[in-house]
Amino acid sequence: MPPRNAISATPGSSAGSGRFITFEGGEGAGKSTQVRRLAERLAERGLEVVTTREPGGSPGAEVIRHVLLAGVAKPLGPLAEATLFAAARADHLDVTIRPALARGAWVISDRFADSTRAYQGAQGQVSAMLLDALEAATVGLTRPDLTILLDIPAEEGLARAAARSGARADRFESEDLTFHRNLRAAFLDIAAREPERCVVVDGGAPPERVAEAVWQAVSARLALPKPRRKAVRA
Ligand code: Z5A
Repeated sequence: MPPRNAISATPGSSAGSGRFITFEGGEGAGKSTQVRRLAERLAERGLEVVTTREPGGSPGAEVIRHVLLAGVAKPLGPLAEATLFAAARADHLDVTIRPALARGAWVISDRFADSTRAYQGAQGQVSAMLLDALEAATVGLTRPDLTILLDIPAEEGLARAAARSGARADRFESEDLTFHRNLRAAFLDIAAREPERCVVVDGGAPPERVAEAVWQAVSARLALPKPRRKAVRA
């Protein structure tokens, strides 16, 4: 059995035939909605699909999620929060993501390491060097094959999130508009710097149109099995 938090020796998800897709974006961008839709379409091709999320995605990481989103770690400062996100990610990778990829499943994660770069890095409170070191130590070479950035104006995403969750905003939803505008810029900057991994999709379009753009990106970037033939009764 490999040691806990062992870093994969192989780049991307090539340890198995699985693929690793992440969705990123600000609040209310439609990530969860599109994770579900993409998973359904991939499953129709006969693939094993594992959908997961961050922070969370494994029992240990879900405990850390609760601490982070309840705002319990906020008084400890941005570095402590970034470290907790990294600890949750290490467990998520170990327990959920790497085993799934190794057995050939396609893993779709609602947020991953770009969220740390954007949320903890964009406001300049944690240095980029430190975030790079944390990412190298946790993610190693298990990097996404494809990242879909759902891009919408901060105001629109926050309005969607508020309409859904009612009056009570969580730790990050309650940050001000400037924070969320900076976030959007930070995600777009990541996508511009890594065009071979990232595809920007207009998250402001109706859900069906967003789903179709996501499907086009997945089909163009990753080799998909052919559609299964429907059985024809004689
Ligand atoms: N965080 C961090 O700081 N650092 C890190 O490293 C990581 C995370 C990994 C996790 O929150 C928080 O942790 C997050 C960043 C921080 N900040 N916050 N808050 P979460 O998991 O609870 O929530 P979220 O990731 O921000 O997602 P969300 O707000 O739940 O939204 P979403 O998944 O992008 O959207 P959705 O649930 O699919 O849709 C939201 C609503 O809009 C819903 O009512 C939909 O029906 C509707 N919707 C969806 N698509 C559309 C379209 N196309 N048109 C119209 N309406 C739509």
